[in-house]
Amino acid sequence: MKTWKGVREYGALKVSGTTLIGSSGEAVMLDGMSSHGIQWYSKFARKKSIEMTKKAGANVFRVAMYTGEGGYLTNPKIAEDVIRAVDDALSLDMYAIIDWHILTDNDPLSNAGKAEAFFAGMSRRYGNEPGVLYEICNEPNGPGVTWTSCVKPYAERLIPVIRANTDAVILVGCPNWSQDVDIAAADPLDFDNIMYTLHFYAGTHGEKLRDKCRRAISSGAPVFASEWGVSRANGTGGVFTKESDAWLDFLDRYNISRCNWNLSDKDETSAALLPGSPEGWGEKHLSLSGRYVFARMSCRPFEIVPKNNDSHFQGPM
Ligand code: DCB
Repeated sequence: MKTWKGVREYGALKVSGTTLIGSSGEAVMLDGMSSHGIQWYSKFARKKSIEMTKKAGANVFRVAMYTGEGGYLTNPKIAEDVIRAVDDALSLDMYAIIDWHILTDNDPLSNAGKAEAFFAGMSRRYGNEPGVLYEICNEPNGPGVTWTSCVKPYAERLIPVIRANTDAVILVGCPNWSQDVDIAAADPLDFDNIMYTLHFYAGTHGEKLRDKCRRAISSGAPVFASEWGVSRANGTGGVFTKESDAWLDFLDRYNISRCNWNLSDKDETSAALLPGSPEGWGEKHLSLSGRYVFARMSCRPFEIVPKNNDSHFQGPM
């Protein structure tokens, strides 16, 4: 079991070989939750909710800012919710991932100009902040959206924009919904402190995808599982606990950091909370997924200060 450590202990992160390390050179494990799309579920990307994930052992929070589906592209004011969530996570000594959550806008290049402006602003704002990671494209997907023709050129535009302000770790999505890490690894980016994202859903993806990840790692590519779920790839079905066990054991073996999809109360099996949960949720609001995910956190509760009826997460779940 790992001891809980946050930004104060680990400090600014670096990529060394295929591993994330802290400012003193020790290997880092980030383990936590991803929000759902904050255009729908910003309630659970607020301080009380993020703090509950910390009490359950999380040391990272991923802020999923959808670009499509009513997200940033049509509602840029949503960036204010990103800032608030990032500030909240940092104030809790947790790492925060700013996720440009492309999905229905399959090709990251199609809105690269807007992404550049967004990340210029965010990296300027958080340039001196050791707790922030930048995820420049959630899941490139769709026919013709290849590493060489779309994702790599996009990354080569975005990374220098962020590097103008900070050396922070940058997470780069891969084609095929961030599954083709091996293809990216075969034609890597020429920048430091870059990791490739591997996304998996335990009810859909198994050994074949783990093999792609093994290939990527053995060719020297650092991998970060910035989104994984206990459900099928569409967010429903399951909960697939046996298959999730195999995945988490695999991530542990390679010290791969991870964020679970998702911290919301949507009526779907990948959601960690039951429908109708409040912002300041507790153990009784956890769904089957939430119970599983928090029971498997690599850092378990470290100092729970029970107050009033706030005794969630003590004892076995
Ligand atoms: C990814 C997306 C994420 C999506 C989850 C689960 O998509 F990054 O946004 O979340 O995985 O599908 C789902 C929510 C739903 C919501 C829907 C659309 O859970 O509540 O309605 O997004 O906003 C993936 C991942 C993998 C694959 C396909 C998708 N795959 N996908 O392997 O085929 O189609 O969204």
